[in-house]
Amino acid sequence: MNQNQIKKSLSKLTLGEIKYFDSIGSTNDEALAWAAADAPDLSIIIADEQTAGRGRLDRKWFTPQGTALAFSLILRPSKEEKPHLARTVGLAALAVAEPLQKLGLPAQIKWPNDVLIAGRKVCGILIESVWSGEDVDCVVIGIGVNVLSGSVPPAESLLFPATSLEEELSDPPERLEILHDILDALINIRQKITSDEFISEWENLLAFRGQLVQVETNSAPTTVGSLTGLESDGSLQLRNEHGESITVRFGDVRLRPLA
Ligand code: BT5
Repeated sequence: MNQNQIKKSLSKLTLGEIKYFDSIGSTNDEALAWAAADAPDLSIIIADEQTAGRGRLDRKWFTPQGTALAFSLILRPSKEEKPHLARTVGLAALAVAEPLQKLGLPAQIKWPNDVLIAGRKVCGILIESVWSGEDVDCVVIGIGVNVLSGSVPPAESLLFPATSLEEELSDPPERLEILHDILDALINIRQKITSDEFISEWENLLAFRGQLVQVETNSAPTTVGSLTGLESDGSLQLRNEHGESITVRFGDVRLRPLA
């Protein structure tokens, strides 16, 4: 992977600027700094290796050299998009899940920020924002996809099982092909981010729908309920054993099936 190959493979997409690194701490850190400066909408930072890849709450994201797709995309939301910024994680998750489904994989979204194949995590998403006073100026979407099996961390270090495209498909596509398809999907889905249709598409790809799940956060007691769907802002809806509807808002939420 190098800058020229990336530019060539993405040449048909309407993007901002592209910066490639053989090795970087975290593409999100670089993207946040660039977003706070002058990065145009849909600019991308991509790296072959991350030495300090991050998940939520500074958890580590494993990105060994030559094995994974790790990139950050900068969005400068329009006036129409700004009231719907909470939907950005859904935009990213749909943009990863849809191309994987086209490859014949049963990709689903583990709300809020993971993409699973047959119940195992193949992709993690980290959304961060650059503020200007009270207003969000830019959103950085960090996406890590496990492509080759060497990108999957040792099982004993994981809270949730993981997989890679290589483990799911005998002959996985090249990383740049996957990057192209994710960005192409994201550009298309972004056009309907303000619509109700966007929420139904997101809902249709949710993992564990209709199943009993457990939701843990650091700030509230564990909630158990049947996963029923999404609110219009992308919050999760559960139904508890008394038939009451419960809304789970974004944050450091850990969701897992109970069965
Ligand atoms: C995430 O956090 O899943 C968000 C990961 C976002 C990574 C991208 S890569 C490009 C951009 N630059 C960055 O620095 N980050 C973004 P969270 O839900 O908190 O999950 C983190 C947990 O996933 C870790 O604590 C591990 O248990 C597990 N994990 C780490 N690396 C993994 C991998 N390659 N595949 C599957 N699980 C992994």
